[in-house]
Amino acid sequence: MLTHTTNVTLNGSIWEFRQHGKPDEPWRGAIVPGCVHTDLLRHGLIKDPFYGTNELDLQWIEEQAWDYRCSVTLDASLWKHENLDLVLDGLDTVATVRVNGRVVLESENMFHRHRVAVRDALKPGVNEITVHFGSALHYIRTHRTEFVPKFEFNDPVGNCVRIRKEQRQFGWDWGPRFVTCGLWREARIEAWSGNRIESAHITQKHESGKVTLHVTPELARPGVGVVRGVVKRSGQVVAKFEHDRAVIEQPRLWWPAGQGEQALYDVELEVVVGDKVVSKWSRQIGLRTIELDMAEDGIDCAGPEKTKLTRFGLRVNGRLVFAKGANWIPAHAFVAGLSRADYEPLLRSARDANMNLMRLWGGGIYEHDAFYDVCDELGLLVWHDFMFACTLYPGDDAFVESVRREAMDQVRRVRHHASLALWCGNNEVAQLNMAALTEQASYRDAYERVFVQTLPGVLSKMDPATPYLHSSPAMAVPGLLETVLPSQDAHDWNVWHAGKPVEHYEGTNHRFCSEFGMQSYPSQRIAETFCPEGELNVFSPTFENHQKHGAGNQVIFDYVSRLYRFPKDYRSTAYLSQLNQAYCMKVGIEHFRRSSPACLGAVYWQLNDCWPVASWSSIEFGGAWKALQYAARRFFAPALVSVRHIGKAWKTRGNYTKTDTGVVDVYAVQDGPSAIEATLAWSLIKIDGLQIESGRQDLTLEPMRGKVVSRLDLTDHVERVGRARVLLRVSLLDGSGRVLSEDTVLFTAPRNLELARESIDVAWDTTDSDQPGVTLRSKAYHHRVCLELGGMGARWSDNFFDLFPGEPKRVELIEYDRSQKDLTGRLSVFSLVDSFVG
Ligand code: BMA
Repeated sequence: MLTHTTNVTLNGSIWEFRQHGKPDEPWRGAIVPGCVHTDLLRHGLIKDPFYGTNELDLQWIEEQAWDYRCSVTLDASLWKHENLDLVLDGLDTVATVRVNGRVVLESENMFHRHRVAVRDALKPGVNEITVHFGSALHYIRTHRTEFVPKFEFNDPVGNCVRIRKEQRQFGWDWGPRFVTCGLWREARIEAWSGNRIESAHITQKHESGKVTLHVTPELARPGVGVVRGVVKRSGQVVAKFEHDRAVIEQPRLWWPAGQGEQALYDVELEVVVGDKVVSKWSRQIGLRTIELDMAEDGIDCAGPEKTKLTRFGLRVNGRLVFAKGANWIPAHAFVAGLSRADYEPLLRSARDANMNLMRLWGGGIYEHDAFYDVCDELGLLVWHDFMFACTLYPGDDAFVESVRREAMDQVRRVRHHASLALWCGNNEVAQLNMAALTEQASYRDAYERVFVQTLPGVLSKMDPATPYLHSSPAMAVPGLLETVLPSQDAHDWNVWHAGKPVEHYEGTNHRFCSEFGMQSYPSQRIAETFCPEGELNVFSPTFENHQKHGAGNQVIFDYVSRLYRFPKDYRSTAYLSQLNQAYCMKVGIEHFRRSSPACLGAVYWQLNDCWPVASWSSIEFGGAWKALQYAARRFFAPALVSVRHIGKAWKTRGNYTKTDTGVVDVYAVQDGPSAIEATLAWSLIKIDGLQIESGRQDLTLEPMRGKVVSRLDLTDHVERVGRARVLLRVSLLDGSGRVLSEDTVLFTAPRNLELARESIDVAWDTTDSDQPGVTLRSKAYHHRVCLELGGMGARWSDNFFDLFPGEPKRVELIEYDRSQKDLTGRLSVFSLVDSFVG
């Protein structure tokens, strides 16, 4: 018997592909993990799917079947092993796998993981493995035809819910329709003997001064051999498993970002048969407890049905944590083989913007391992939807069985991660279909089977420690008792979808807000990657193809027009749309944070994009920060100063603007682990820089207690100087005078400001240091200065900030293409006034 496993990889470029039924076509090279669209693109057989309106010309691909094959030469020594398995971590989706002509596997669920015994089908020497992918559209037209969802929300053709495949591929209101196929995750032949550790379920018991791990290994051959193991930290053994238990003394706990360190431990297991180690298994874990706390907390808060809502908050290691984050969608329209290099910059950007939670939204994929690894390392909690979104799903036996296995395969893969905070059955299926679920028993039964029975049923066996919600927003489905909860999270789309003014947020009393958003356009640099000559206009055919929300352009312009003047060109249009987006999210999130502990989460829609598009994202395709991402770092800062107008502005008959703003409430809130001392400093200035009045005040801020620390009545000054010429500056300082948070408050819409068209002087400290910086100065106030490096997606230490007369502002260039020279020549600096003048 051999001592350990031998793997023969099937990844890489050993594969070939061809359209099925086209025997005259040559076989062409393919890459695994991969998909047919990227294989076709690599051979120049299709045009760039993201460019122009090419998407529309590529829809034929989904109607075709595709064949993949590879030949692999195997050494006879492999047959010394007792088992040879073909391991396929993901097939997208309708697949038949043959080994030397013999069918060894048929699959119709993208989220299943496969291991097939193929010792007898393989032979020493050359072997052929083929995978036939049927058309997903053909599948949808021939399976579950009796199931027709009451409403379609995103799929323009319809019925994508009949197949278990990444739902976003069929089209979404920020994504293209590319229904692809392929071996989208790793593939290998694994030779093993004796026994094999499939997985292990690790549970934690936390007591004062120690954590006890309990491990339940899942073995390919239960009862064969002995399992033993250790726990390591930074390579050092800190505990050994005695039978199934290991005790870690003086544990270092894992915390979400901003609450403490992200200590990680390695659990290493091995199974010994006879005197030989035949299989090893290791995973990185964090020592922590996470609960979804829905306790009665004495806060008076009525929900939509006028019922009282209890708390809705994540409690980590016993401590309530205010969740600050964004919704995560797949990082690319083609998800096959995405890796750490794709995830790390995005997730690091989230963390750099003071986030501590990602909501992994249900219309995409159970992410690749690297996603969770990076979340563990950075302290980003993962709110994990199962992959169901918006539209009603079938509930027939075969569907339910397929979902059960999908859940088992994915929960088993993901459950050990420190960052895994919450499982959620679906995105918005309950909310969007409440009428159909209430009125039609068949829909309700199907819902019950999948989200009330099957998914929590799997979790109760495989991951009972992680909380489960049947849907987000969590809401009771009439007739399904199990869906009744004392509290809920909200998806608040009154701003954007219902067109309400942004002040709407300030009247809400959500206990947790897990979705709300505002669209913006991508930068000119990104727009130019898909716009042919002459199409750089948001109403061009190209652009409308990159705006997937039917009324998206109109809604953006509606909101932009409430704050800004008409933009003079595309760059200004994108810039204003981004300022508006940042402003809307700021108003909402500062309200949610000021409302803590009544509200315990602000998770906006959406962090990232899967292609270059107009969308709700704060990071555009390619990774560059939009204005919202910079704003997020400010409004998610651990300690926040936030100002709320007591008055408001309104229009009277004849379109005359009236306003009674002038009195403001200044709030401070902080959500670190313990109380802090801080100083509030404010000054009312004229737009030319002259100070009118100022004040200072020392504060003690308890964790997560939003409170008014000062009410300022500035009405007389504002009236006398004029709303277009007055600004309130507020900042929160720590003991050494360092700025923790700052803001500029206007008393009129930005378009009314009396902005001088004064130049901004730019001085580079040096362009060849590792982190070059610029210092900006101007004689006049500049609203929302934007720095761009022509043709490059640079990231700055700050951007879209205010520049005050005579006050220098230094900004560092944090990330840029270091191979590019001539930073000085590429730099352009503009501000609000440049969006409509000149
Ligand atoms: C939400 C999401 C998505 C959608 C977004 C924007 O409710 O769950 O389905 O993309 O709104 O409309």
